[in-house]
Amino acid sequence: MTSKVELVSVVIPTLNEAGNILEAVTNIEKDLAYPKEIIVVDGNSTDGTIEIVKDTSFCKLIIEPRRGYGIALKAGMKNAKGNIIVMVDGDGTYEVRHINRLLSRMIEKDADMVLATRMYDPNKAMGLMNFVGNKVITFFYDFFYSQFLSDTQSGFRAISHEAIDSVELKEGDMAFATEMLVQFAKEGYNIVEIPTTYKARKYGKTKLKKFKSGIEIFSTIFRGLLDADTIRTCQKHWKENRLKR
Ligand SMILES: Nc1nc2c(ncn2[C@@H]2O[C@H](COP(=O)(O)OP(=O)(O)O)[C@@H](O)[C@H]2O)c(=O)[nH]1
Ligand SMILES: [Mg+2]
Repeated sequence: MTSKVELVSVVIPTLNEAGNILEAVTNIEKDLAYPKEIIVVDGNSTDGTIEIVKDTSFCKLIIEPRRGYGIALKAGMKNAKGNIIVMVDGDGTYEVRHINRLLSRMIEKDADMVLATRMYDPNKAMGLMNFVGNKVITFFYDFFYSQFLSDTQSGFRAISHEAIDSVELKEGDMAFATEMLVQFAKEGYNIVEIPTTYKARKYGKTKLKKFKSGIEIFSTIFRGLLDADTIRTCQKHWKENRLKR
């Protein structure tokens, strides 16, 4: 339950995003209308990302040399002081200007997590493989965990700090984002979405290893079902949360 935005900790993982990071953090600094801290968690980039972040006066920089998207986000969240955490990629693909909308929706819907969904984006910038993979993952997740999400792989989210601290997250790489959804559904936390737009990467390469991540994500979904009562518990929570949607 999130009734008030006191401080927003924006956590941004970066690995060689020198051509993207400045625009992303500048837009957040300019547009985010709530008290904030911007935490960049860098994986020892070698392309100048670290220097660019250091040159801004408003970003906190954490170096997390261990590889992995989940490991980086966890390091950032551990240092976050806000009652709300926003996670977003540092690659300039998400429309960070929509950050205020995520927060308003969080309050309006009494949500524990707001996902920015890219599925209603008129630009259709997501690659075909990612789109199809995402749709299949989302179908299975929604089906087993009693949710109606459209974009489980969105990396742009507002999350209640208290809620995320209450669940155990072990995945170190891209499956971290799905594990979070699995645990939130099991706990009965209210997860809602808001549409956003998406852009193709202008600089650098994706670190997503599609096959490896696909397997890890599906294992995360199915592992969550090993507790005998998961499906029934999630159905019950879905009914309880229905008035909030
Ligand atoms: N610190 C850190 N950041 C990472 C790592 N892997 C990916 N990232 C960052 O996490 C975000 C998402 O990764 P990206 O390659 O864009 O994945 P995609 O959005 O699935 O294509 C980007 O900002 C990356 O720079 C890592 O091992 N360490
Ligand atoms: Mg990306």
